[in-house]
Amino acid sequence: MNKYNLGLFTAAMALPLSLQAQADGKQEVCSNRPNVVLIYADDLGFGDLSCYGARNVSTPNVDKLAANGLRFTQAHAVASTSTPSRYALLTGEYPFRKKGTDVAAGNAAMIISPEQYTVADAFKEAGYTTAAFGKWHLGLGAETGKQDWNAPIEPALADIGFDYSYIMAATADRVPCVFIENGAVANYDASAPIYVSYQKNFEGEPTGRENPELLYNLKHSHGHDMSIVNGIGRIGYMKGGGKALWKDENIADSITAHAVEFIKKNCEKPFFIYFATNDVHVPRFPHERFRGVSGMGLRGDAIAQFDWCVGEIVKVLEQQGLLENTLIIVSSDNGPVIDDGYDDGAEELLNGHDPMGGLRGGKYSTFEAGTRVPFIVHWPSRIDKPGVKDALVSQIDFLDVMANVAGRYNGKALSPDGSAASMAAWLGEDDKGRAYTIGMAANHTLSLCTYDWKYIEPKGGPVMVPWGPKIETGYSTEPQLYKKVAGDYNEKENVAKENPEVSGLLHILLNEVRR
Ligand code: NG6
Ligand code: CA
Repeated sequence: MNKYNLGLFTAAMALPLSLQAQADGKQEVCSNRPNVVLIYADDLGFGDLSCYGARNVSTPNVDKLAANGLRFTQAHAVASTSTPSRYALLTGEYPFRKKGTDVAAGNAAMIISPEQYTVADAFKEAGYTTAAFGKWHLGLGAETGKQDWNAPIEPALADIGFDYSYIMAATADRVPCVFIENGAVANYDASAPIYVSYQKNFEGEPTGRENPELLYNLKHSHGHDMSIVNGIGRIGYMKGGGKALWKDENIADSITAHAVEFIKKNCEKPFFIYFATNDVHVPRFPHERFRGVSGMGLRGDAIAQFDWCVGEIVKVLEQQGLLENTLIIVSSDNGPVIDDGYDDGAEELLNGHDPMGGLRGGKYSTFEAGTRVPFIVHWPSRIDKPGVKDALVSQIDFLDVMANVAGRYNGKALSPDGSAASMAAWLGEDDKGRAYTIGMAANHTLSLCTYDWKYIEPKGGPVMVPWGPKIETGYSTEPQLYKKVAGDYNEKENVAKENPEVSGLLHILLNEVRR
């Protein structure tokens, strides 16, 4: 299978780097190694950037990276929701192999255990300084619900390879609504100790359900009617926080400022930055200066804010003279959703914009828009032929490809499911990419894409996402097989019956991988 042929090919490519390492001594090699910045958007759809055909919003900073780098048309996140997708990205292990990797509560215990090997570990071993900013959503602490938010929390990101972290424990719509810096609440306010529960409210605390008059910033459309922070209802209950509570309109500024500061302080050694935005996840509440810039309301304005973050990171890299030899990847954790639980006008104000970029389904779904995401690779000193690439790529390979980039690859995969062989595709040197990618929907239905086909396993479930978002799940008790036709791929015609041998083969392959 081409995956394995490619493996040999890439092993051969990696060799000169490691030989050079011995010949030149560490310093020299370190300076050759690129910095790596992953800019990971939340719920940003295949059609949400102007370089991918977005309407009514312009994303000049991302577009510039695409124009001077590679823009992929068949790149996949591993799952159509955040926690499993991020788990796979950071560990190279499919989320269906590990219990407890579904969308995590804000008081979930740390999902990646300290013994697991992560992409941050790989970079650290290669002599990098590593940092994470923004949305985490992979749990913190040893036991669910038992964290003391008023003291340092362990285990935290330092235990899985990150030298520095400034993160949100889960999502912006989940409590606790505070930043966690190196395992402890940032700007901790001792006058307002923090308590969190996903079971019951704290005595005397208002909720969106009972006190809708206090929702002065955003009202909910479904769910999100528990604790109120900054005039917005959340999932879960919290008390306290005081000055440490975030203001949603400042989240992008805050994580960007911390990342910029980190880059300025760490240009002596190569660095790896995991920069995960809240944009364009709900609650969409961008800073005032982005209000109205998109003509699509808050969701479009959040896309513009995301683009601004990208621009600020590029700017500081440029100022520090690092842009040439920094590998920047821009992608998303899963596909788009329009109304995800707040009355933010996202649907009414689309004005012809299609977040799904013509694909069927969306976030949560097993259809293509669930996991096919924007994917842009920018590395001026290595990529000399910018362009658009149709190669099949998957975020499952992130750990192994990055280890290869950092010079840690020694011919053996470092993760359970990823492959360093994909590096050639990620850098535009192989136009086919993986033999297949695997995607997992919210109900764990698995799908398998090859370059020409998409197979969805029979599992069954509701036709539409049942709790609010207007999204087709793609779940069925029948096997589904769709032919991928370039430029016209809409998963409308199930041809499983006409192609039993293809369908059967892909089913076997899927089960092989699952095993
Ligand atoms: C859902 C939330 C949704 C979002 C999602 C996780 C409700 C009604 N909906 O349960 O708003 O938070 O979980 O999104 O609560 S993800 O991108 O982090 O996976
Ligand atoms: Ca997401």
